[in-house]
Amino acid sequence: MPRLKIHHTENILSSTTCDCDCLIVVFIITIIATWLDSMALPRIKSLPDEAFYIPNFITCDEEERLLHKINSASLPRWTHLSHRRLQTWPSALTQSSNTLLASPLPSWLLNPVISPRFDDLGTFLDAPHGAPNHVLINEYLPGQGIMPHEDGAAYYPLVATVSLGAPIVLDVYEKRQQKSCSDGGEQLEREAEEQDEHGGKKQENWGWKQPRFRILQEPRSLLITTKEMYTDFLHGIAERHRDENLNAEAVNNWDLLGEKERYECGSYERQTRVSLTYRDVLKVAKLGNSIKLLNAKG
Ligand SMILES: O=C(O)CCC(=O)C(=O)O
Repeated sequence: MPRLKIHHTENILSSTTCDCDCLIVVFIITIIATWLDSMALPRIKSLPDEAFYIPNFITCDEEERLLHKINSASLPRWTHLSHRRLQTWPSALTQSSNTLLASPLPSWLLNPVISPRFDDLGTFLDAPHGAPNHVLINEYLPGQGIMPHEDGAAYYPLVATVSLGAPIVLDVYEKRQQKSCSDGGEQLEREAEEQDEHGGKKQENWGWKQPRFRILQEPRSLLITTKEMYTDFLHGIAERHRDENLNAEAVNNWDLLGEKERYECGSYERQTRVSLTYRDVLKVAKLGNSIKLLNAKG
C-alpha cells in the first residue's frame, strides 16, 4: 500500500511539474513574507499611517530602574503644570526658535531604550540625527491628563513613548472636529490655541469631543507615532480616575496588547503613570552658537 501511494504520488508529480514549480515558488514567497512580517514592527492596523505598538518593550527591572532615576531627580528638575508634572531632558527648547542647546542625554535615558532597543528596531534611522536627542517625562496622578495637542514642527515627525508604572488610554482626535449645535446645524468649535511646553499647540474647550481613536498603553510598552498620525491628529489624555469601555471595538491596539486578560473586564482604576517621550529636535545649537543665541535673547 505505501508503495502504491508513492507510485500514485510520482504520477501526479510528473504530470503536474509546472503546477508543482508554481506551488514551490508560492511556498517560498509565503515563507519569506512571513519572515519579513515577523521582522516588521507591529503596526496598529486600524489607525491611519502610522502607529506601532510593542508590549513589554522593557523588562520589569528596567522599568523599576527608570522610575527610581526619575523619582530621585532633584526637585528643580520638575516643572509643575496645572494637570501633571514634567521633566525635560537634556533641557527645554529655546522659546524663540525651538532650538535645543547641544548636550548628551544622561546614560539612564540612553540605555537600554535607545541603545540597543531603538537602534535594533531602526526606530530613528531616518531622523536627521539618527537618534533621539530630547526626552520629556510626564507624570500623571489619577485624575490628571494632558489636553489634546500636536507636537509641532520643532521635531522630526516621530514620537516614541515608553510607558511606566500603570496603563493609560491615549485619545486621538481629528485636528478639526465639528460640533453639532442644538438647532441641528454644525459649527466649528472655536478653539483657543496656545503654545505648549514643546512648541506644539494645545486645544482648549475640548471636553465635548469624542476621540476618533483610542490607544491603550500598558506599562513597559512602546508606542511609536509618525507620518499622518503625527501631522494630522491631536493626542491627549482625559482627566479621569477610571478608564472604561475597554474592548476590541473601542481600543484600536486591542489585538496587540500584552496582557489583554487584565483589561477584559472593561475598565481599570488609574494609578500613577509616567511616560518617556523620545524625539529628535531638528534645530540643535552647538556651544559657540548657543552663547550667541543666549546673547541675542539677552
Ligand atoms: O504621556 C503621554 O503618553 C503623552 C505625552 C504627550 O502627549 C507629550 O509629551 O506630548
